[in-house]
Amino acid sequence: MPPSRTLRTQVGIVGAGPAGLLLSHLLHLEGIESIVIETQTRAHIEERVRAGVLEHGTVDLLNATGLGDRMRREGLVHHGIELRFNGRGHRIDFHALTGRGITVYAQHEVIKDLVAVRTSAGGQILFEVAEVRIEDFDTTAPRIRFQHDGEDCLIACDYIAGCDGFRGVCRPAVPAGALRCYEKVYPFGWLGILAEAPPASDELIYANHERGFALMSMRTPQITRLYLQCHPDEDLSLWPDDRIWDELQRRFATTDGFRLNEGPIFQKGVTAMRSFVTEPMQYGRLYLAGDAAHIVPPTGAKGLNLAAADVFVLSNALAHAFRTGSEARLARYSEICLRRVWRAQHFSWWMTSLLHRFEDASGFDHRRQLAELDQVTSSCAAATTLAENYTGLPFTLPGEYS
Ligand code: RFL
Ligand code: PHB
Repeated sequence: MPPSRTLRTQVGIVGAGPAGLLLSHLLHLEGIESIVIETQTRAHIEERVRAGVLEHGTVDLLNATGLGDRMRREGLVHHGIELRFNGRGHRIDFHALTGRGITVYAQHEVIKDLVAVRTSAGGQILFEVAEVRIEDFDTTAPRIRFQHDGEDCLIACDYIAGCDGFRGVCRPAVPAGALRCYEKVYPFGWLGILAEAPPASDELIYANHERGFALMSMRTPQITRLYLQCHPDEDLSLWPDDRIWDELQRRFATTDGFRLNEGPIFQKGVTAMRSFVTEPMQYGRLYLAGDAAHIVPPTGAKGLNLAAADVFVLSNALAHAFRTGSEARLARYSEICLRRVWRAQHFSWWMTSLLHRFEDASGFDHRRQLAELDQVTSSCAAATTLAENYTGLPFTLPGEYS
């Protein structure tokens, strides 16, 4: 069936998460047209509760590209985190160790800023599309088919960016055998809540406790974000608010009587945890970016930041290709991103292994974790390694890469 509506653009972008929207914005700044298609509604993506920590490099990129106004006003700049174990807190001073910090600013706020900037620049984002299929991306004339407003639509483009997350359609559209996937699934998940309560500490607290991991983060000076380790398929109906607070208070308890501030819980969810990498992140004229290409467990706060780093490289390589006709930079896209992705994979796996309770772990394993935490919090070299990775590696462009 011929489509009832045909659109033409330079880059067709599948998915309006941080990767797809930021790519569209960066391309616009390079004078390149794109169309973003998204299965969800605008309200859904602007309210979906996810990440909260922006690396130093992500903050610089948002500021440098005109996306920083609200983040600078409302984001919370942090210069360290606390690691808590054996009933005591130990601060890792990022600023003293690396001269850098992080910014706590919710992912859905970044999304709102991106949608606003794209919309005001006349950018096209088509929400509530269905039946998305990508075709002919092994030729110079790739196409995206989908339904929108009851019509069969087609986007004809020069390149496709697969920014449709872990469960999207782009990665599975690549012929079998062309991509190699590496995966590790963890035997636990995180139960996350948002509560109307002031954070009990100014900085994030990562707690290793014999009952399981817990994390205190925040969204604003009035809203606390909390997570506790649970089963990957935990039944939320077994977790009334009292039980959640009781469990959190136990895991954060210190010998000097620390208490979380409690308040009404207005959001609850369970996230399973996995590590996943696709190699390469490209096939023909399809380029995968963000969660479509890789997933990290949230312990290292890297997922959103990796998505930003990918599209920073991709927008630069696409701009170079449109400007010069040379695909030399695009050819290095995957290699450049994967180096950072594997560093982030290692860091996220390491933070996860250090802080969680593993069901088959012995007393020896727990003691070993505590010894490592002792090292990380007392050795300047070990603390610097954590601080460098947490605040983020520098963003690298194809032209600068060696
Ligand atoms: P997204 O955000 O999943 O966006 C993909 C978009 O594609 C749409 N889509 C489609 N659109 C069109 N056609 C299709 N066929 C489609 N299929 C799907 C989806 O609706 C969606 O809008 O991927 P993207 O852009 O790659 O961004 C990745 C980040 O969202 C993710 O890595 C982070 O949220 C991970 N993460 C964290 N990352 C950090 O950097 N710092 C953190 O502190 C942090 N904490 C977290 C996290 C993720 C969490 N969860 C819930 C998984 C904490 C949690 C609890
Ligand atoms: C969050 O604020 O949601 C958050 C912070 C740190 C993490 C993961 C999530 O490692």
